[in-house]
Amino acid sequence: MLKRIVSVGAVTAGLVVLMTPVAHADTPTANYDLGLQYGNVHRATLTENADGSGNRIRVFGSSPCTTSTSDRDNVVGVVPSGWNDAISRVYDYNSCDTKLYEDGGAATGDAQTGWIDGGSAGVYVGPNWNDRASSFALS
Ligand SMILES: [Ca+2]
Ligand SMILES: [Ca+2]
Repeated sequence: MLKRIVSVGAVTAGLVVLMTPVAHADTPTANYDLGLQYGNVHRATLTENADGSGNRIRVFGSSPCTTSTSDRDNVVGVVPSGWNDAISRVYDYNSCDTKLYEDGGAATGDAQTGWIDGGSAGVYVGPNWNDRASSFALS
């Protein structure tokens, strides 16, 4: 009998998790090129869909990223309009890696990924970070 009660409790806890509201995710409707005022070295592309399809944000800079990730070569503190909680895949080029942040501001204390090395093949950000980032940085 005791076993059965424990069982029911576990099922109830599972239902509570399933009913947690899902955060609003944007549906991007436009492509953006950021950082072209600094230069035309392609540093990263972030796409709407996990397979690289859909709309995309490209980021440019004056040079390749520095080899150290202790400095940040680009900080996009506010993703472009329509891109909140929408990024699903990351490509990076010219020695850059990408870090995603849950909220705006790319604040060092915010929930964030490790440095993602998407490379030219790109990488899916994974279920934990899919449609979650609100800002990002390159280094
Ligand atoms: Ca997405
Ligand atoms: Ca977010």
